[in-house]
Formats: sequence, structure tokens, C-alpha cells
Amino acid sequence: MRKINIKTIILLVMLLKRMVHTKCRGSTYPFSDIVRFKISDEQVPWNVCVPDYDPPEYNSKVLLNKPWADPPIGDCSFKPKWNELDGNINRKSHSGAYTVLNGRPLNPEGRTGIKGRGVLGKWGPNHAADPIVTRWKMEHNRKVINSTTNLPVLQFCAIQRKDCKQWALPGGMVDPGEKVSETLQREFLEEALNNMEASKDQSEIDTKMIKDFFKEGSEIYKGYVDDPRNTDNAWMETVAYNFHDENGHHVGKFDLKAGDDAQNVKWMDIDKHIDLYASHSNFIKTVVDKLKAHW
Ligand code: RP5
Repeated sequence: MRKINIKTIILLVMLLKRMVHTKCRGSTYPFSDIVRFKISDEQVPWNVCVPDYDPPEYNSKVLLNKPWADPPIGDCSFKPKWNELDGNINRKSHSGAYTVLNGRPLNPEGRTGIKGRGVLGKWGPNHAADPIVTRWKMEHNRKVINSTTNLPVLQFCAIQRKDCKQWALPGGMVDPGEKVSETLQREFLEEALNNMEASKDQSEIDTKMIKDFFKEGSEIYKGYVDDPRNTDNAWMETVAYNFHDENGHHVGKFDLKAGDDAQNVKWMDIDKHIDLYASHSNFIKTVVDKLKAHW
């Protein structure tokens, strides 16, 4: 049997690392004209020496005095407890302890070509939750089978983000002190069912229905997200859960209506060509493998 040497293992690990950290190295930072410092794949890890690394700093003015955002890093009132539960703000990373250098948390996946926190509210990890609601594609009361793979086609509830127009999961930020299970339900209700604009009665009906349906979910992913808003000092992390409706009885009651940060919502057919926001296509692939669906 062929032996795998240590060099090959290191290369494989580096390759996997790069795969989770590419969308946040695009040339221009979102919603700005700030150009990221160009770095090659090999220069991403902090332990690789890049003597001329001099990224621009960007902290969006939008964040100033926002109750949900941290103060600027030098502010004398700002005494964060890095890597800890800081009051009701979770500054722990799902990937373990991160380094804090000169008072700033360092992106655990490495360099991004920009310092500061960009448009992200928190320095360090910004926690989100993503519901992956799935059902089988049906025609004439039968599952649609792909003729090439001979596997059933899965659909998921996708939203189109207002900010960048990309299709995505209807996820969102975990509010301080909020449980992930609550965020998953709240975000789905807001973005995929528009319950913020629904009548009180309708909102109560939808909330109960989602609460019941979201009782049975399975964790698909927990960790760093390759989000285009990430910087050297602030990044997105998420917990993604799959809620699958095997017989389609529950999701049939959903009256999909885009709301809040979403401008569109639909059941999207899944295959290997889906191109979603941040790392969302990777989460979908995990669900596809788990449910043995067409890809
Ligand atoms: C992504 O950003 C997460 O996976 C989640 O879907 C989303 C949360 O940010 P907002 O939608 O609230 O902007 O990284």
C-alpha cells in the first residue's frame, strides 16, 4: 500500500484551510471602495512570515453608537473579555481560543488583507445561526429523480439577500443572550415568512407552526464562515441546523414571503451548480450527503 508522507498531510491540511477562507479575500471590501492587501494562498496563515504585510484599516461609520455594535477598539469604556462569555455577549469562538495581538483579536483562519472590523458589529467572532429547511422535489405526488445520478432532488428554502443580491440561507445574527434555537426560528420567521409585517393573529399562527417544525433538527455545521465581510480582527461564525420535511406535510403550510433583510424567497432545487452566499453551499452539500440526495 502507498504510504502518505507528512509533507502530503500538511499540504492537504493547508488546502482544506484555504477552502474555508477565500471569499473574504476578494479584492474590494463589501459596501466600500477599500481594496484589500493582496495575499497569496500560502500567505494566509499567520505563522507564515509576510514582512511587507500592510493591510488598510476599515471601520464602517455605520457602526458608530449602534447599540448592537462594540465601541471602537481604543475607546476607554471598552474592556472586552476576549475568548469568554462577556456579560451576555459571546466572545468565544467555535474553533477554540483565538490569539489577541496588541489588544486586537486575530482571525483564526489567517490574513484577509484588511484590518479593523469592516461592517461587522463585534470585534472577534460575530455569531450567527442558519436554518436549512429542506423538502423533496415532487411532481404528480412522486419524488423527482435525477436521471444521471438516479437520486431524488432536494429543495431548500432560499432567500435573496437585499445587501448583495446573492441567494443564501435565511440566517442571521444571534442576539446577545439569545439561544441558537431561538435565532433559527426568529430569522426564518422574519426573512422567509415576513412575520414582522404580518397581522398579530397570523404572526402567532406562524410562530407556533415554526416552533413545532423546528423541534426536530440536526446540527450540520458549527464554526467559521467564509463571509466576504470578514477582516483580520472580526469574522463570522455560525451554527447551521437542518430541518427536513420528509413527507412535505409541514412545509406545505408555509406561505413563503420575503421580509426583513431578504428581497426574495423560494424553494431552490439543489445540485452541484448552486452558488450561494459565504460558505452556505458547503452546508447544503453536507445535508445532501446526509439525505442521499442528488448533487
Ligand atoms: C453569514 O452571514 C451567516 O452564515 C449568516 O447566514 C449571515 C448572518 O449575517 P446577516 O444575514 O445578519 O447579515 O456569514
